[in-house]
Amino acid sequence: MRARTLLLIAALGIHGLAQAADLRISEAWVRGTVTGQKNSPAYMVFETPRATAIVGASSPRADKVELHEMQMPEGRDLMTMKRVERIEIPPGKPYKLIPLGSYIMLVGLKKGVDAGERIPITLQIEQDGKRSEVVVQAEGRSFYPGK
Ligand SMILES: [Cu+2]
Repeated sequence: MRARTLLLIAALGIHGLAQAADLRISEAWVRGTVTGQKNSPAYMVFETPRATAIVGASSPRADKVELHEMQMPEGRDLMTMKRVERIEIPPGKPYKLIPLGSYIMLVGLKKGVDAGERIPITLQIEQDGKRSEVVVQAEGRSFYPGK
């Protein structure tokens, strides 16, 4: 029920949905925080017909916003987090940010993230060598999955 409601709202373009030149962004959310937590990840889904990269991000709610990627270093069996300069979005099919892949990290939150609130995140986008910006209104979701 909840998923269906969110989908409908997204389809209406009210929440969590943004459109840059040639990039559709949907299902944008930030993980809610617990007391004292200063960083929190953001996830969303990108869809574009052209090769696109996210090359930077910022938010009024955090000191900085980083692009992160989980990687499996060669010869190891533990994944580690790495800060990256860009997230490449392959064209043609929805590309989802996920905890064990690429994601966006709000670092130095100015206050905690609550379920149901909106967190603006500005993304710097590169397409065909040109840069542009889009503001995404990400939804705060509960720290505890399934709630
Ligand atoms: Cu990270």
